[in-house]
Amino acid sequence: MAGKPPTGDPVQDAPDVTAPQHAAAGLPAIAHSLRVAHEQMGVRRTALTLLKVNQKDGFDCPGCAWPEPDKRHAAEFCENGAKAVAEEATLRRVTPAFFAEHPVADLAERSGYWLGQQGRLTQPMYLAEGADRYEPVTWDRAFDVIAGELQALTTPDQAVFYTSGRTSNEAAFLYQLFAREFGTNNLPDCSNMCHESSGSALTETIGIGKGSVLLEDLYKADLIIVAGQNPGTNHPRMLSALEKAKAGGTKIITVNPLPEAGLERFKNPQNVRGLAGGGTALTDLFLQIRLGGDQALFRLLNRLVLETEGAVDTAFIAEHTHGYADFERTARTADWDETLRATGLRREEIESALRMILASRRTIVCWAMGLTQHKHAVPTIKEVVNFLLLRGNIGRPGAGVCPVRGHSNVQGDRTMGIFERPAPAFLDALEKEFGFAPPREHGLDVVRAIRALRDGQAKVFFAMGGNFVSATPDTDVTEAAVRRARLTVHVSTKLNRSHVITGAHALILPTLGRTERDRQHTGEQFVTVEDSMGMVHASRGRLAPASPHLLSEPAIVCRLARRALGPTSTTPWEDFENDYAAIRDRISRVVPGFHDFNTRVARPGGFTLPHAPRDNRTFPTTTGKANFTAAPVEYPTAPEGRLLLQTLRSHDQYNTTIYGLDDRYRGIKNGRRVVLVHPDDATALGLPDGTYADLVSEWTDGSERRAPGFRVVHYPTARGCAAAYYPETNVLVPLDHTADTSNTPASKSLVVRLEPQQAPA
Ligand SMILES: Nc1nc2c(c(=O)[nH]1)N[C@H]1C(S)=C(S)[C@@H](COP(=O)(O)OP(=O)(O)OC[C@H]3O[C@@H](n4cnc5c(=O)[nH]c(N)nc54)[C@H](O)[C@@H]3O)O[C@H]1N2
Ligand SMILES: Nc1nc2c(c(=O)[nH]1)N[C@H]1C(S)=C(S)[C@@H](COP(=O)(O)OP(=O)(O)OC[C@H]3O[C@@H](n4cnc5c(=O)[nH]c(N)nc54)[C@H](O)[C@@H]3O)O[C@H]1N2
Ligand SMILES: [Mo]
Repeated sequence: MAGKPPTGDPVQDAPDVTAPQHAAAGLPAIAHSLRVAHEQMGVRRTALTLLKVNQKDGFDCPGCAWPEPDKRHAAEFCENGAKAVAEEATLRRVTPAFFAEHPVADLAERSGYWLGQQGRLTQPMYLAEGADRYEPVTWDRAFDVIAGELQALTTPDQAVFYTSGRTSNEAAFLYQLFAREFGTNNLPDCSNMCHESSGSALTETIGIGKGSVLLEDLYKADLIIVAGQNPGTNHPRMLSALEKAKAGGTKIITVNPLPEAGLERFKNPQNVRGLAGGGTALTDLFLQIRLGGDQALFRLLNRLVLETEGAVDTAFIAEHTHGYADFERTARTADWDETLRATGLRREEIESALRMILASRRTIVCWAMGLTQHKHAVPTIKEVVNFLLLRGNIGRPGAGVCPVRGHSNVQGDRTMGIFERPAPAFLDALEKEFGFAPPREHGLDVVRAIRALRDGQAKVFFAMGGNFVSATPDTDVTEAAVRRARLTVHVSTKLNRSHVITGAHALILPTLGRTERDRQHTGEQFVTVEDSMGMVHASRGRLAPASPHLLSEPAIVCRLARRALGPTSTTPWEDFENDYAAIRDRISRVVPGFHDFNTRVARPGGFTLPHAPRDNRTFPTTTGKANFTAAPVEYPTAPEGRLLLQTLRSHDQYNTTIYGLDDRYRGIKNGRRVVLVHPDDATALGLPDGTYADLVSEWTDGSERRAPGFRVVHYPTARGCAAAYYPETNVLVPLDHTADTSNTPASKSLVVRLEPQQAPA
């Protein structure tokens, strides 16, 4: 059945529910990934493709940003990586005939799942003003349309250039160069919704917004704390690393409102024990925290460490840090009762954690969206940094901060200058290399871009990948905002909702994926990516492109730049398109850490970017030291009869791309509109398991937002907390509900009430 998309729209919202599982991966994961892959690619292509994932001569998995170990397995992929690959290497195609058959209004009624299942985009498509459907268009005409709208703007700041995190270093570098030559820093990206809080907190405290550990450090650690992360689904290869660490004696504390199967127990599909045996128990201590209780937890732990004789690394603090006195005074006031309230934990649990922390000489803290998507996300992560600094756990082997990044090249895109608030030194380097004056004023991030579109201040919206309207908060507000644009343009591999919620006119520009061969005038090209631990390496696609009409992302930027900037630009766009090594030469002269880029990336496995705190305990902060901080403790609360809701991922999705309708580890099948609630809370609210409810979020300004028809699932989450999938719940997140400083949508803590409803017919 490979190549045939489903007919009709199979999304059904009467999910089947069984008990959640307590182990991840094992044989079912292999079986599952092969089934999905065979459906999309057929048997031969599956074998050809999956064997090249994450190999030194192959392509970087388009799934997550977890690094590859130096010694690789023949199959260095995971179930969800296999699904990400199958999604891209599918044999299904969206052709002009498809668009002729489906008016945009019809496509706007379809689910994101259905749209994605139609297959790869094959030709540039144009939705003319007033037209009811997309029509094929030549590339030249498409670039004329964009250039025409860009040139008609009153100021370059009326254009917005969004990036999602799969874009290669080469494409990202060219894209920001084009935007800045055009005259704007309006470069919002998916990072604004993702690890921006980590970037903000780490830049202020340690001087660089990236993690400080390498894969080997995990194996050397005595203790790894995994807070606010579900690696069993979102970074499955991390489980192999945790398993290896455990084998060497590392202890693991998990901090999470949900007992996530992968962290409980891991059955490594790459060894016999994992396939046939019971697998490895990973978590030694599970702290089932209330949503948003993490800052309070780390604050109290810091007080307890301070009160323990000899526990503080005074030499490190004296030599390398700043702000200790203030921090110490504040931390000593941490209150047990308040912490127990904020976290929902028991005193003995926190004391057990303390014992493990004190017994550890080398500690790492890993985190993801469970920490970054809260109103107080930045002070929470700063408290984690305080926690590590206190015992000198930064800048030595087996210790450090480990924000686990999402998209496979989201970290690299930032390194390449995709940022609405670029550092002056970066702009200076760009100016020197390319001989133009880049704009210095800060641009728009994601939330501010939506406001600018809503208020008519932004008129052209261009997206390098992603699915802006589905990934962003306040869906109704955002869709109305995007519809006010003059022109919306999407460089995409697959059809998604952002293609059907458009400005006055719209373009879809189909592009090559990671798995595909990229041939230009000088021959076959490769691109480069940077993983979550600052390792840069090459990625080379092997499959024939999904269609002969596709252009690579670098080629699209080069052609657009030539057309839109005209002869005023002295940048050799044509050379860049012809030979990506020429792009890398420029990167090596602009971006620190990339000297001899072409030579070093040619080595198998690539190279590691410098990281001053990790490499030599220097901290490029404003004080020249690592900064302790002392913010007031915050935590979200819900009034009587209300719950705190987090929006999260199921096992069968990649952000807004829905692979299937199951969430195997959580026992959910055949549907996505579920809300997970603690049985005692559900009973108190009069909601037996299996009943249906609308989710209504209540916002501080008195406004409400509603997502109808969720099946109530009694689930062992923390008391007072609930969970439901994104993007369905994005309608509930107010645009203004963002993290302080980072402005990241606070989609992990919404106050909601559950209104009982009839089950759908
Ligand atoms: N297969 C697959 N892989 C992916 C993705 C995908 O969608 N599918 N997305 C990619 C991207 S872009 C990203 S950013 C990452 C996301 O990776 P994750 O951050 O793991 O993704 P979420 O599903 O949002 O899970 C959040 C986790 O944090 C917990 N949590 C929520 N709130 C809190 C809190 O207040 N405190 C604590 N301690 N825990 C909390 C939740 O229970 C859940 O376990 O994964 C990347 N990899
Ligand atoms: N409520 C809530 N909202 C959230 C989150 C949450 O946890 N809760 N998580 C946030 C996070 S962490 C993130 S990162 C964002 C994700 O936001 P985005 O990055 O904007 O969304 P994706 O769903 O990853 O984008 C999928 C689309 O990317 C395109 N694509 C895939 N591969 C390629 C490629 O190689 N090139 C190009 N040009 N296009 C490609 C396909 O057309 C596909 O439809 O969502 C955020 N939104
Ligand atoms: Mo993300």
